[in-house]
Amino acid sequence: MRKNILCAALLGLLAIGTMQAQEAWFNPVPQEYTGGQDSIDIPAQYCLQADYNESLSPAIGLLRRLMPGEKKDAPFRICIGIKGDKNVKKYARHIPAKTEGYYLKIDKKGIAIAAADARGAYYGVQTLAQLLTLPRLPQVEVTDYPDIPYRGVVEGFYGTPWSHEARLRQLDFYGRNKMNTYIYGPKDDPYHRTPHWRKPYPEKEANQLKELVERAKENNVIFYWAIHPGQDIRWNEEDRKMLIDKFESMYQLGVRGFAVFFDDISGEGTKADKQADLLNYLDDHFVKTKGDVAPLILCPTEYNKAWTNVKGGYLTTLGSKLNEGIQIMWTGNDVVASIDHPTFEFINPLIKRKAYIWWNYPVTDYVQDHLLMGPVYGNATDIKDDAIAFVSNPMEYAEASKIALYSIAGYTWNMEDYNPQQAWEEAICDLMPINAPYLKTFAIHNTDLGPNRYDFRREESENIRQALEAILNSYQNKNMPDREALRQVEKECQAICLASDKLLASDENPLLIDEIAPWLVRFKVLGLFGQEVLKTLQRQDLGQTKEASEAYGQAQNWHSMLQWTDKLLNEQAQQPGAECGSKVLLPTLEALFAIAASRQEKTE
Ligand code: BEU
Repeated sequence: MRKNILCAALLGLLAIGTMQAQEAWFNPVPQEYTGGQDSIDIPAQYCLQADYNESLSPAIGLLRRLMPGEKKDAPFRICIGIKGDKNVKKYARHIPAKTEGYYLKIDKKGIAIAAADARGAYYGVQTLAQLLTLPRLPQVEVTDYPDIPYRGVVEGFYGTPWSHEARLRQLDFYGRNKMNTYIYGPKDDPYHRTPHWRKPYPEKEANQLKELVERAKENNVIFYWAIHPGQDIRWNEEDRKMLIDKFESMYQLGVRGFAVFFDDISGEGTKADKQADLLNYLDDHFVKTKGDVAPLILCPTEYNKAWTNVKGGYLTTLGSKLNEGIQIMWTGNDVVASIDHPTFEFINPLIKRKAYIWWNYPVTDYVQDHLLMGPVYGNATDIKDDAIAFVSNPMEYAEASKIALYSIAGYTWNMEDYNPQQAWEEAICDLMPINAPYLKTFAIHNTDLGPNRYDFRREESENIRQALEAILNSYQNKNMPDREALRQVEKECQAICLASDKLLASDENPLLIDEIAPWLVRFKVLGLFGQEVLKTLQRQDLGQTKEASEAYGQAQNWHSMLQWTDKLLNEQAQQPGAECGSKVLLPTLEALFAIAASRQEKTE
């Protein structure tokens, strides 16, 4: 459906006779979108017809913020409602029979949003919000619903948990991108895990969690709070009560979704039958008795195929013992892996339900010197009927994670129309509209993880990979390099320096720049190093000994500066340093530098 939508956007732009106007893009891509050839003025005033019940308040609140001109007797009507409401009776047959589905119609007389449920109505308004970024409103019909029921994020990494401010921003971002799930489970929150999971949160943290829950509600996101008791749990009445008490304290803060994580533990806590008994107890005595709590989620100890001992019976015990409604997480064939149909052929029969995907991307807690800001690709598009949920475990850098999260939102809503490259470009514009070209230059060279224990790698520096290969090949074979390839890499090194300068000086998204600053500094040095390496080689080719020697001296300086950036930036215990372009760009420049050095030796 993407083509139609962009077409409508373009028509809107042409209608006001300029290509400078704001652009609209659509994330996620709607399932069905028709019309768009004709458009109307954005109404300054409108009469709202809606059932003002509590569940519709996020949808109506959003609509009012987007369109402040509500007036009782205005001729332009906006009606919004859920199947069965009299306001949308006329549109009932258009409402998709899917959870969170909605039908949106815009014509000369008004706008109708008729939804399957409250969240669907909210998503209808979010689609309208995206159309409202156009200069004129296209006359369209949208029939839309998600492929995967639960979509979003599990803050489940090791390392510095996200800040309160970052989380608030995330929740707004999920709402805009139609993600309905946020699971709070940072490994380094002591009140989530051993040692303090039994204790209530101190006042400040409790208040912040309450504020997050409220923000989640405004954005129609289910806020799940996860507990991780497995490392020191005792399978007795006392600890069961401790768990219920902790859940109750979180319930009092407004939490209406709960998860229990048993990942990365050893000893008594790993026993499947005990875990199942506990989860069933929580389900029977807490979730079901409350009545307004989302289905319970369990992260098992054997959470991926590589760590599964089928004969040991851990997963089959969970599958057969756990109450039907309890959802079970799964990271795939390995801790970090792409998800495909065979992933589910293995796990779903064992657990006797659809797996809940915990996707370990773009998390970097095992490759802390890297940033993962590339396109999201590799997951199959034929798995919509296999998974109950698909949530991403992100980087400890909340803003930088949004490139991947934007893409995951698109993928989990409408797999068939998901386009990794397009989503990536849009995500970058969404994150930094003004400085998008610079952020793009940065992101292209910050995508791979480097060698890692899960062998999960990404393509990197694709825009200049061939040119770099061609140059290296020529010098290795003592041939003259292709001038066009040289020019391309030179230009890219200049663009790298400029991108670093612009981003470091920008105040467009200070949180993002703070997160990625160490990498930006290294990026600049990398660009400078690249420029001097290429200059050295070309001066050597021309027999300009003095100039070659000067450039080589500069290249040496930047090379040692690169070593320093690795020592001084992003200092943390396990993988210190800040790697940029480490898959293609840096190794090729290093190899060229070595060639330049040996040629220098011969001339001096
Ligand atoms: C990613 O490094 C990562 C992997 C796992 N050890 C942990 N648990 C699950 O993936 C279920 C996760 O917390 C951690 O971030």
